[in-house]
Amino acid sequence: MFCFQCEQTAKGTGCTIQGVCGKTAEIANMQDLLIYQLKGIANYAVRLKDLGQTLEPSLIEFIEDSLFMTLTNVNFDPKDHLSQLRKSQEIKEELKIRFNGELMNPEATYTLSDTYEEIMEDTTRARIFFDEDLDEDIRSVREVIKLGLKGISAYAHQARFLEYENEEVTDFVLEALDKLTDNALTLEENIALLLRTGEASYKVMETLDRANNETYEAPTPHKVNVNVKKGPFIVISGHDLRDLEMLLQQTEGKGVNVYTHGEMIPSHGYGGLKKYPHLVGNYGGAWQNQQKEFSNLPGCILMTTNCLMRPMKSYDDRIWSTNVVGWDGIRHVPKKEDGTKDFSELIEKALELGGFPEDEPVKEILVGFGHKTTLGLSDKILDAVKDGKISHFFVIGGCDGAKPDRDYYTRFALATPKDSIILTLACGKYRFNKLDFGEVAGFPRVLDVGQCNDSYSAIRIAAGLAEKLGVTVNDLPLSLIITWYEQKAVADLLALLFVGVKGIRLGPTLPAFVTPNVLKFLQDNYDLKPIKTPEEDLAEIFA
Ligand code: FS2
Ligand code: SF4
Repeated sequence: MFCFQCEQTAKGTGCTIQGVCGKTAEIANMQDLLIYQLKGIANYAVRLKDLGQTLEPSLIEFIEDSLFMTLTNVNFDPKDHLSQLRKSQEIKEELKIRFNGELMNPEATYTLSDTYEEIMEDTTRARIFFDEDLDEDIRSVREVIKLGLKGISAYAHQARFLEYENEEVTDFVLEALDKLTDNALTLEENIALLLRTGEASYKVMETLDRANNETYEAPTPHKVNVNVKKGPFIVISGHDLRDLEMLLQQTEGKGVNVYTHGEMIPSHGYGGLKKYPHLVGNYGGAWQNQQKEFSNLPGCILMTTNCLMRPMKSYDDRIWSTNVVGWDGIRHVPKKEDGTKDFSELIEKALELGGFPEDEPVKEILVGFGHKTTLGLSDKILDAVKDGKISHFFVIGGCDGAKPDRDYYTRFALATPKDSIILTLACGKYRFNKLDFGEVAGFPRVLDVGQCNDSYSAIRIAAGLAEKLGVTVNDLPLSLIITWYEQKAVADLLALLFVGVKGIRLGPTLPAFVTPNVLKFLQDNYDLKPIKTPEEDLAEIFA
């Protein structure tokens, strides 16, 4: 196997024996072959579209689901991968017959074997370094595009569940997969495709933002209890608001409380979700603490999206996955024909487990500062800036992870000037969101914008403030301190570059899939910088 798609990759270069995340070589290899097949499918699909043929929505869903499955910490089940591989061949065969012409590239011509052994042997042809003659910078740009497509597909999947789709994004995903097989493309042409990947990422986040805001009302400030209440409960993790809504509907009046976990915390800000009184709070910290925090939990857990870790014996009888998430041996809640799900198994188990024995004292933190609420406050915020009461804005956003050097983000947040505002998004905020940062000019110093996909919201906030001041986003007293772990963060970063944001500080380490030349391109054109120490970075920001 070879995988270097996430920040915790072995030795900072690549996982080769077993993933640090728990992914086996078997899964990693099948994921390579699945993406290889998606490229072959896209080869035919793009040409059929050019001929004016309509593609089935199920084809697009298959591509999105497959890309999402291969994202870090999503699916670790060989059965799911094998079934997706077999389906990929069926789809490719159908498209081939419809196209009725000959394509010569190996992704299009390859036929998946019937036997498991041969499939596993064939996975080598799909390895990242299989084509030894490919220019290393082109390979690197292609990897960034591929990983960006994984993040885009995860967001598209979430929006689709709420019946929202952006056809431009769908077309782009197909086009990009097709172009990833085109060895005639120059480095410059691949870079142009990379920048368009940022555009597609921005657009899919915009669509997801609309889906969430129109379905559940735009978030407004709301205090969330981060301690527990007595009684049976279900903890829901991941990003999918529709799953949370269905769970709340099905637990209503049953005496089962619901807690959000990880990236689900911003859902407490949405009117259509916080109206349920049994959505009682948020449990635990960021994803990397789950094995400890779920251990012997007297309740159930539902994983709707990333980030899933190996379920331990102490709770593997009380954790369920749904959507494309999976782990061999843990139970899965499927989507029914009508789009709904049946959570009754979890509800019964939660009642049987009995829940927390008593209330803990209430401890509340604030969420709900999406673009609508924050821009609604923009006149007051800008008055405070003009009066010298607010000196600077920081976006400290992105993923959390297990490595000790991630304490940079806590130390950075604590070292920011007392008259600055910190906007947070994604699970990196768990490094400091339970600390008291106080207020500035009547505003809380930490405003939570939302999930990783709400980078879109942060962009809207920055663009809205810049517009009112008649300047560009890069002229604002604003610094972006981005922490990355998986491929949604790649998509988010590309979206930020697409809208022209410069001077982003990225950490805790730089991606292994970026070559020195590609990094230089990003530094020269976008002033992208690696983080140093909080003291050095703050000194540079205020120099
Ligand atoms: Fe955090 Fe994990 Fe949001 Fe990432 S919960 S690192 O995949 O998606 O951010
Ligand atoms: Fe390694 Fe990350 Fe790939 Fe898992 S997803 S195998 S940890 S690089």
